[in-house]
Order: sequence, then C-alpha cells, then structure tokens
Amino acid sequence: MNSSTIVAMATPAGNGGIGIIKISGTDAIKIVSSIFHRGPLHKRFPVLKKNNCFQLKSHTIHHGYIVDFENKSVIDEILLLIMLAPNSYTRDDVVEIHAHCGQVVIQSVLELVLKHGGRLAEPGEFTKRAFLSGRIDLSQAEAVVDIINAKTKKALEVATSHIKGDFSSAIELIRNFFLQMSAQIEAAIDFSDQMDEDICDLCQVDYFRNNVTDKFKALVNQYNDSHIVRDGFKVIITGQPNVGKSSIMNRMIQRDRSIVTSFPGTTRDAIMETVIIDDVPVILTDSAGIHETDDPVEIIGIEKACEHIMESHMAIFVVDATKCCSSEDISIYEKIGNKPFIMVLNKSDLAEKPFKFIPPLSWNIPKKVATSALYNTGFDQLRNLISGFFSHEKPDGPLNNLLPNLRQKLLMDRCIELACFIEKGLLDKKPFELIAIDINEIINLLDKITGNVVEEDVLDQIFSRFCIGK
Ligand SMILES: Nc1nc2c(ncn2[C@@H]2O[C@H](COP(=O)(O)OP(=O)(O)O)[C@@H](O)[C@H]2O)c(=O)[nH]1
Ligand SMILES: [Mg+2]
Repeated sequence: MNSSTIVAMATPAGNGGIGIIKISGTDAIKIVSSIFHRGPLHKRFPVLKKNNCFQLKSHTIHHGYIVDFENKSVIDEILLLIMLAPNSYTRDDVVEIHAHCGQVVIQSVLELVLKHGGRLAEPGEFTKRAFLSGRIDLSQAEAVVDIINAKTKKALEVATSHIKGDFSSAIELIRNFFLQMSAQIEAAIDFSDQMDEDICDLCQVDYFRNNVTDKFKALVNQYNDSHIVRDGFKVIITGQPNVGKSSIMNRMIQRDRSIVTSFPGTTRDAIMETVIIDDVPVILTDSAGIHETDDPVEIIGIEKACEHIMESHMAIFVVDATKCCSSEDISIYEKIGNKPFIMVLNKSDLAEKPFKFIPPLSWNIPKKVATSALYNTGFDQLRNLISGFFSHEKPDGPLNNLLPNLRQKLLMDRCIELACFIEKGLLDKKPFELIAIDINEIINLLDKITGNVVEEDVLDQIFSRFCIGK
C-alpha cells in the first residue's frame, strides 16, 4: 500500500452536472469518515453527524453530505462510492465523491480533504499507482492516455486493445521464446561435451527469423505505416502576416478559434486544433506570421512558428494571391526547407487571374490550391491535398491493433538490430556464450517495453503526459 493518500478532481474543470473527486490511499476511508454525513438532513433542524465509513462495504454507493464539521457547514449533497483494497483501480482504498460540478464546490471539497490528510495527486498518479501495484503493465498504463486522447474510433480501438493487454501478450510470447532459447543455450553450454548441437531447436535460423525477427519487423512496420492514425498528422499553417492563416485555420476547423483581424501580427502564440480528415487526426497549428519585426513579443511568436515548422509533417504555405512574391515569402520558403508543403493562394476572391503571385521558377511546388477564406472556397480541395500527403502512410487494409507507441517502437528498433546479430551468429555458428549476451539484452529490452523493468525517469516522462485525476 502507498503511504500517502492522494486526491484529485477526476472530471474536467468547469460547470457541469457532476464533478468527481477521487481519493486513493491508506487514509482514504479515515478522511471521508471525518467529512461525510450519511443520509438525509432534517430540513429545519439538521443534525450533522460524522459517519464511520470503515463500516461501509466495498463497491457500495451512499447518499449524504460533505460537511466541514469544524465550522458546522454543509458543502454539498453527494454520492459516495467506496472501493476497498485490493479491488480498486490503484489497489489501494479508493473513495469517489460525486458532487455537483461547480468550481467553488469542488474546490471546497478538495480543500477539506487536504485539511484532513490528503495530498493533491500529480498528473497520472492514480494510474502510476495502478502500475506500481502490478494491476496493469506499462503499455496498459500508456493506453489509458491514448484512450483519453483518442480522436478517432480507430485510435480508440487500438487503445482499448492495448488496455486489454493484447500488445503486452504479443511481447510476452516473444519474451517466452527467448527464455526458452536461453535455457536451451545454457544447457548446451553446460553439457557441450555430451549434447548434440541440434538439441537447441529454437536456434535454427529460419525458425528464429519467423518467430522473432519477422515479428519485431511486423510490429515496427505497423508503427511506421499506421501511427498517424493514432498520433495524428501535424500540419503547420505558415506565411506572412495578414495573408489569412488564421482565417484558413478557422475554416478548416469550422469554427472561430483563431483571432482574425486586419492588423498584421495578431497571432502570436501557436494555436493547435485537430480535424479529422479521412479518419486521420490532422493536428493544425496556426502560427505567427513570419516577417522582419522589432516587436519582442512577435519575435518570440515567430521563433515558435519556426520551431513548429521543424516539428510538423508538412506545411500549408499561405500567400496572398493579390500580391507579388516578396523577399519575405522567399525567406519562408527557405524556412520550410525540405518539408513537404502545399502552397495556398488565399484571397483569391480579390485577385484577378492570372494571379499576381508568381512563385520563382526555382521553387519546387508539388501541390497548390486557390482559396478564399472569406467566401469558404477551395477548402475541399485543400483537404484532399492534405490527405494525399498521408494516404501512403495509412494502412490500406484493416489496422492491426498491435500498434506500438513511439517509446516501444524505439526499443523495438534495437531489438531488431540484436535479433539480426543473433541470426548472423547462429548462421556463422558463433559460440553460444556470445549469443547468450544478445539474448539477455533483448529480454531486458522487452521488459522495458512492458515495464517489467523501467527507470524512474522513464516513468516520470510517461505519467507526465496524463491529466490530473487519472
Ligand atoms: N477578401 C478576403 N479577405 C481575407 C481572406 N482571408 C483573410 N482575409 C482577411 O485578411 C485579414 C487577415 O486575416 P488573418 O486570418 O488574421 O490573417 P493572418 O495574419 O495570416 O492570420 C482579415 O481582415 C481577414 O478578414 C480571403 O480569402 N479574402
Ligand atoms: Mg493570424
């Protein structure tokens, strides 16, 4: 059991029907016992009485009130859910308080729990406890974030398959293969004088390739082919100030998210929104217009915009169709560098054909489209062009749910390298002692994938992606 008792709001902040406050840890029951009045309150003469929650059975729901007994004040009428260790998400005692969802109510309940010995949970700390208690493995914990973040049905399907443990089982199968192979090799080393080499049947090169190397490769290919289905395709909208970047963003997401004005330099912070195109989450970033400026805030915005260009899969390079290509457009073209991009000639409603904007002959422009963000024209074509960029990265057939995440894929890249070494070692009849070293390293990597062995900083990194209260 964990020593400290953690508390957090498990539902999103804001006003709503119900807000859930989750408490987990050794003192969870003690804490609610000192703040919970069970049952109805007499309307005219309410008698406030602490309830001994240690008597309540696991997995039961109770109606009552959260009360600050010290100040004799009732905070909210609530439902209390009790889930006793070890049959809970964290395997500790867990209590959920279902209160009304208003900022002040939730804040008051949280403060009361903190006053009675709770501590605010870190992001992902409930799931981290579920992992540390052995209830779920690491890839299942990571799938919890994926479920929360899933933007498409397919992404959700992959995440739920991971949480069921399908991915971990696939890894476990390969790990078992190595454990058996390792045992055979140990025996072969120990009894090398008495045993025929062929006794190590798992060491046949073809057998090894089918059961290990090809399986690793299939998983990594699956990542390369399909990860954008889950992780999204990042698109930056860039160009000079006032060309209509924010208007294009708003048209793409079909609502007014970015501020649009006729004043250049309005957008400073990068604004991100996701749209679904052809079942793929496309993460659009509207950024500051790139040009020469002395405004220090704008300069920071422009630096951020350039960083986003680097991080994106592709750029939408917006130019003003009514204007000639300027030295600033040329400098933006250079910043885009080798990234794939679509040239968008915006404000086409104001422009006469042929457009004034003529890109230099030296530019390599694979795709371009004329739009009017004002009159909403050209956007179906723009969406089609974007999807053309990732269609080859999308699986043709149904997506296999065994889709590793980036962390797992990078570990698997190393597994493939080692598996190829082992294959070669087996072919060249290298001493088993040498092969055993690589096998141990692979087992170690597989343990990192599932989280059987994992460093603290990796854990911190994984759980920092969570929201508070999960
Ligand atoms: N006529 C016309 N005006 C546009 C179009 N797109 C944007 N604008 C206007 O151009 C100005 C700058 O737009 P904005 O989206 O803020 O540009 P940004 O600085 O590149 O983000 C605003 O006044 C918009 O209303 C368009 O396609 N046609
Ligand atoms: Mg803007």
